[in-house]
Amino acid sequence: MFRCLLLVVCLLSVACSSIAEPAPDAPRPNIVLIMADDLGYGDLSCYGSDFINTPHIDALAKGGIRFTDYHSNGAVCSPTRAALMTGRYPQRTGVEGVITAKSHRGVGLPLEEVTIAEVLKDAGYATAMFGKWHLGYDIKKFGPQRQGFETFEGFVSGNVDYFNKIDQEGHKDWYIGDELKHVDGYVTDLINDGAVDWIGEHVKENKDKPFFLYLAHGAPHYPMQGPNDNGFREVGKKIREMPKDVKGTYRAMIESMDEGIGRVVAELDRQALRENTLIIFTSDNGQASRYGGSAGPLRGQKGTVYEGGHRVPMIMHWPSGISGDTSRAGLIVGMDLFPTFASMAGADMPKGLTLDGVDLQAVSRGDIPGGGRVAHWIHGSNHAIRRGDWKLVMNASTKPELYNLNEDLGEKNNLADQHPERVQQMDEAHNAWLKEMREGVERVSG
Ligand SMILES: [Ca+2]
Repeated sequence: MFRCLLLVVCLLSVACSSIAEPAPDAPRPNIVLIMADDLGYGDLSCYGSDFINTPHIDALAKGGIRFTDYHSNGAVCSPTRAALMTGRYPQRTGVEGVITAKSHRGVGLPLEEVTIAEVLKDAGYATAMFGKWHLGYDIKKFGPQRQGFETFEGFVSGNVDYFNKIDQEGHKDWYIGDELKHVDGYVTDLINDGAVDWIGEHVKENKDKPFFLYLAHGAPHYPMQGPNDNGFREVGKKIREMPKDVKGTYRAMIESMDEGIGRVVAELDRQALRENTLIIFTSDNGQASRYGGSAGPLRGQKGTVYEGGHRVPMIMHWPSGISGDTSRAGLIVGMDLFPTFASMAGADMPKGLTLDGVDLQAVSRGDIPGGGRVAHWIHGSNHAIRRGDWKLVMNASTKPELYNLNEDLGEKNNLADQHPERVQQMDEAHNAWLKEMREGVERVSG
């Protein structure tokens, strides 16, 4: 199992000579999945930001793999989370858009969906989540503890006041387990320090049990509040507020998250767990430009199907499995993490489960379909299909746009008129995919 994974890492890395060979009976790795919210491709120093300093996240990249062609499945929050949890396209799960705090309070990711937390729990992992769920507001019906997480502390909506823990429609939104409970503190710190405490407790009680820890940060999603600001939302009211220094606040939110991630990594070190812990850092969609985020060289932002909407940072760090300071281009999508984690854990897959993500081990065996990997995105009436280097962007009211991302990462040069056959083929492939995805699926989101 581990030998296979190392092959993948080798294939995915520019430099593979520094990868260690673990013993065949090596213990299964712990998995710490850290996801920022609305953090853009250009918002980390290790992805080119000269404005935001992220030394702790950069250190993970330096000792691991920094992916440059990784994509969230959605251009907004809920679809990406549905895909991450299920290993399936969001369209297949019914969560195509945002599960909004206003209109979707009674729905959620269907419980019939099998989540990665359930699969890892069944495989003997301890499972815990801190932070943003956004896959259903009725916590006793759709909450994390109904989907495989043994421990949960956090919020169920798309965003909360970082101090008052109130969502944008004026509902209180901070839970410990299933219980609504106010806890003092800055949300970003509560998530990181909650993880630190949980790791300590876990080691005390279950020293040898591997764990899956999911840290779903709110940062840097609005409301724009740095660690030294104050809460402003009130129960029953919709209050929107922008700071005077939007960019500075945005930076403070990310740098605070980075500092806390440093504390999580330090705790793994202190408990002698870091060597065999796979740490992933990523984002759920591209930046919201009006709040100061950057897509770096990419076109578009959150809510678009241009690259800036869904190409986001992804870092894998795992000292006993990966070493290097390597970066890699190669199309990978959020839903791939489910089969990859499951395979690393030696987990049995439920019979009959259809996954859309690929185990990164399959990449090494050449199991990706001929002609390059294919992936699809939808946001509202905007659709995109990627095949190898080519990307087709479609909207019902405009002509299709075709880009070669290898030559034109910024999607500036529409080649549709030069390649009508390619446009037609990709359009047909996308429509066939869409039909398969939506057949018999009840949509539960906006
Ligand atoms: Ca988001």
